[in-house]
Formats: sequence, structure tokens, C-alpha cells
Amino acid sequence: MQKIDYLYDFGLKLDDITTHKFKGIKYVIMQGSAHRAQSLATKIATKLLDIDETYFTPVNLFQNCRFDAYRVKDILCVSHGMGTISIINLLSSLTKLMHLAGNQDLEYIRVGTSGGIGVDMGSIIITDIAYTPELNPEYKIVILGKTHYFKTTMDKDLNQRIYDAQPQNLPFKIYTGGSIAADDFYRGQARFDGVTKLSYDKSERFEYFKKITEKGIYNFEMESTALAAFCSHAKIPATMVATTLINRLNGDQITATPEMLQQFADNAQQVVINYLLNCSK
Ligand code: R2B
Ligand code: URA
Repeated sequence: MQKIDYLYDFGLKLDDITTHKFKGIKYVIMQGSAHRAQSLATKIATKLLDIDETYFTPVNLFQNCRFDAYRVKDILCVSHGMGTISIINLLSSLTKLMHLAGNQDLEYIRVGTSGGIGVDMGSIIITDIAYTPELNPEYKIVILGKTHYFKTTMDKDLNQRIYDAQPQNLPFKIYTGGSIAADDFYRGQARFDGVTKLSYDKSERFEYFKKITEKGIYNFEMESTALAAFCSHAKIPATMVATTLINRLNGDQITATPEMLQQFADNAQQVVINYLLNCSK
């Protein structure tokens, strides 16, 4: 008899019926919003299983409004919310669920949006190392009042497999490099268009951006350190594939049209779908 347990954030009782629903998952693909996770699941179903999307609406397998999960074959598309705090909770509960469902040899990929630093908007960044805003390759958690540091390297082999699965003629560039998981969208990413009084000026920001580019870092976002640290600690190959909505060397405001933003988001999903298609051959 399995011990009864609850996954509060998913609204799930961990009994045999629940674990059966999640048995056989190999790829966990994470996106910020529930809407994007659902749209990715629909695209995967049309591309991998040749299902006509007119007749297919992915069903949310979670029963709490915090996160959503949609299954297509051995792929689970999940929403992770915003920031390291949100994704680390998702990762903890989800990994417990995957473990109890008997799933091994998992791969976790976050498909995200980000602000590029020195690259054309619409480019894709595959993260090799995630950095704190102080530009350290680490993620820190305070446990019982003591600070613990975890390393934040993404899985090199998974990155290579994703890169190798791409066709030659993609209409956007792909870079592999560092990402910064910032504490917020405004001051944490050195913006001047927030609401708070600022403690930095343009020349200090210039110096910060210079250091960033010298370190081989290509984008700002808000989850990569937690993802890399959790997964390398749990020995789950993981990475992040993020589109860039802006080149931060040219400004702070995201001014791309809704059509362009959709295209940029599609670029990142396309890269991951190309990888999944290659895996299913
Ligand atoms: C990218 O976009 C969000 C902020 O707008 C955040 O979740 C991230 O990492
Ligand atoms: N997400 C971020 O965190 N920053 C940006 O500039 C764009 C998307």
C-alpha cells in the first residue's frame, strides 16, 4: 500500500490513481504561464502525434490554480510562475511526483522569455551557466538560519543535443552562454523605467553590462539559478532555452509588436520541439 501524501501546490492526493496519470513521463517542459504551457502541449500534439488541433484541447492535470500541467505522450508541459521562489517550489513538488510515479531518466527544460544583452531580439539563448545578479555561478538558500550555496551549471550534453537537433536554416540565431536570474524585472535588471527612486546611473550600468558581456552572459531572466541548482543537486539533466524580447544595450522598454512577441516566443518553442521530434525518431 502506498503511503498517502498530498502535493498542496498541485492540489493532488498522491495515491495510485494520481501516480498512474504521470507514469512514463520523460521530458518536463516548463513555461512561465499556464497559457504558454497549454499552447506548447497543443503544438507538440500536432507535430509529434499528427493530431488535428481543432479536435484537441489539452487537459490540466493539476487541481490547484497555482501551476498547470498538460501531458502529451511522455512529455509534460508545466507552468512555473515567475521567479526563483516560484520555480523552486514547482520543481520540488514535481520531482516528488515524478519519483513516486516511477519515472527515471528525466530531462527538464525551461522554455522562457528574457531580455537579451548584446544580441538581436528574437535570438535564442541556451544557458550553460546561470548567474546571480552579483555575477556568481551559484544559488543560495537559507536553511535554519545558515546560507547554503549550490552550483548552477546546466547539463552540457543536453545543451549539445538540443543544438544538434536544429536545422541549418533557422531564421534566428542561437547562442549558448550565461544567463542572469535577476530578483525582479526593473532594478534587478538595471532598468531606468521602473517606479522606484534609483541608486545607480547610466555609467554604473554601462560598467555592469560590460562585465556581463565579458563573462559570456547573454540574457536576464528570473528563474535559471534555481532550475540549474535544483536539477544538478537532484542529478536531473536540465537547461533553459529562452527567447530574447529586447536587446538591453538599446533600451529598457519592450516595444516589439504583439505579433513580433508571439514570433519570438514561438522561436523558443520551435527549438525545443525540434529537439523533441529528434528524440522521438
Ligand atoms: C522572464 O520573463 C518574466 C519576467 O517578465 C520572468 O518569469 C522571466 O524569467
Ligand atoms: N523577461 C525578463 O526577465 N526581462 C526582460 O527584459 C524580458 C523578459
